[in-house]
Amino acid sequence: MSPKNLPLTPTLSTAHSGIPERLLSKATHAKALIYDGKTVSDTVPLSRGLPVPQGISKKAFLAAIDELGAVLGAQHVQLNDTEVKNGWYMEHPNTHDMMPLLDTEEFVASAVVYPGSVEDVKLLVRWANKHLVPLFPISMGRNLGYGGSAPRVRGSVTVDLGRRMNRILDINEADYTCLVEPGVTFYALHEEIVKRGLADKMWIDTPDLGGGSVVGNTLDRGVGYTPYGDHWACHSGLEVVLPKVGEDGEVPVVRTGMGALGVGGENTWQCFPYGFGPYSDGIFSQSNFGIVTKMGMTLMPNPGGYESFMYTFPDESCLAPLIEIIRPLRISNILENVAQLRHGLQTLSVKGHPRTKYYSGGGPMPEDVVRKHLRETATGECAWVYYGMSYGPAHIRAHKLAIIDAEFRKIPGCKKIDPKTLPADEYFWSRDKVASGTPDLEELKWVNWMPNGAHIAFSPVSPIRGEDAMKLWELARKRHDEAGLDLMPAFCVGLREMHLIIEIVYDATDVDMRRRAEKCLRDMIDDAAALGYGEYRTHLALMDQVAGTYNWNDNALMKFNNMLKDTLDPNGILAPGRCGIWPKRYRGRGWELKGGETSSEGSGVAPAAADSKI
Ligand code: EUG
Repeated sequence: MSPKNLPLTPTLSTAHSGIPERLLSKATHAKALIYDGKTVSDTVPLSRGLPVPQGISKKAFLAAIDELGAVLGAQHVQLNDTEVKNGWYMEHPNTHDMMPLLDTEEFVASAVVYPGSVEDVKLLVRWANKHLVPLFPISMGRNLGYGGSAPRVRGSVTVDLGRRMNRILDINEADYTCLVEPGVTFYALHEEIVKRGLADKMWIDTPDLGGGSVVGNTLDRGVGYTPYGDHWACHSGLEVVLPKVGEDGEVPVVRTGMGALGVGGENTWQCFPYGFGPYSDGIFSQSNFGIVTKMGMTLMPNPGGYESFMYTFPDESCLAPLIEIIRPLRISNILENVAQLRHGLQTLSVKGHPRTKYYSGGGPMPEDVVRKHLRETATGECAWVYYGMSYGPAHIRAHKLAIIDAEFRKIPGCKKIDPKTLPADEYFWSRDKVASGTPDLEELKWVNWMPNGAHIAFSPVSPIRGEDAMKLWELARKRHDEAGLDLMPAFCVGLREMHLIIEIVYDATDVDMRRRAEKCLRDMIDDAAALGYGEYRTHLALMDQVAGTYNWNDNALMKFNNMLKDTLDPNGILAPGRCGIWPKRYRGRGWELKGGETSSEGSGVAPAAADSKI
């Protein structure tokens, strides 16, 4: 099908995962660009047939699926046994990773199920424990760059919470909080605030792309770009279904913080995250200890004005002194939001054109070529671009912006770009929307850098120091040069740390390039760990390696995680291997991925399901 004739992307009025009407034309354009660069079929046949999870026979598995259909409703249980479709960001699969680092049929689900209520989720937990089938819960399953919707264990049953559990349960105008289910996207929450006429009053905080689940992104500790950019820090209250069936046959459901009060979270649940006693929320983020069915989130009051600004810096060597200038301004809140400091190459790639438009040589694109093309853009020739925002009424902004300007100009060659000179389709205006709480779709464009564009992220955190930025930048430079890959770093500056996000864009059909991307990632993870840096989040295929770098005191933290896992989920039914946490049934059987493997599976689980030989 020619990109021009592609079916329209579903909108929010027809699908919970849809695009807001206001972004439909942007989606149509973005989709056409992606399909333009697609040289392979969107459909991948499952040549290995139904991916039955290890430890159960195909016959027993199919019988268990029938049993599940009878109680959940057959229409809410889909077997995944013929083919998978890759789609794109807005029409993404829920069965596998559309940007696979190994073969498509490795991180793949045997079935997808759609619970419609907490009772349904409890039923799934009961079923999984009875048949010893691994479940892999997703909210929206976007999470691109980190494995998408794919389960870690081949043949897991994906629990797509988002499709039917997508209610906005509360938007509280007095407290500036909300309570949402897993299927609520940043797009959907924003649209609802607009629809209720509250947009002048309150903002959400959104990642670069708004299609992700508020619950899913927050549980993965994702970031956004207003002063509320640390999503996990801004949540308040969870409702969680635990993975173990109690002695009484009941599946426990807990509410954390003030939600644990007898009345179940009547008034303070979304206002005070801690409640009384141990703060349990942490163990349900980036873990496999429970299935989160509700989450509270704080909303930001409209600050009464905002103003984006953009500075460019001429040389790569400006990085360290600039970061030193940023730190005190950020910690003292003169720099108020989670801003991005991007390399010039990313400012070029986000225009959405293929790399071949600029350069046809192999290896990383040379710096002078990047500079030459940047010179022809509104950004101008530079090595780094800072995209920030100042909030509040004009006179207050003016005061803060003057301080920032005086400080940034200490870097020789620093330029402030006047937004008035920038055309309406300039990327700057997308950052302007995102940093003022309106989700957009612009960020996707850099996947077109490569045909069949796939991406995977290296995401280390460090203090906001020039020295740290340089160490990470240099190790990334070295490993990208060795692998012959373009280096496109962006620093997201938090309050006392920064997340460095390096997205490697590769051609998913180019096996050699994919291997180089994996090698580059794995080398950077090891190099960073040797210097004392760790990743805040990672791709499914890299979780064992990253978890292995958090090994202080003889792996004390993983031992603790394993203790929790064995207690909370003794049958190991919930997301085995997620974040490197393996249930007892899988441990010591070669399930960990350390690099270069072609199979994602270990050899069996123990004990197997009783009827596994049927
Ligand atoms: C970004 C991407 C991430 C992330 C944080 C920020 C922004 C990219 C793919 O993951 O974890 C420009």
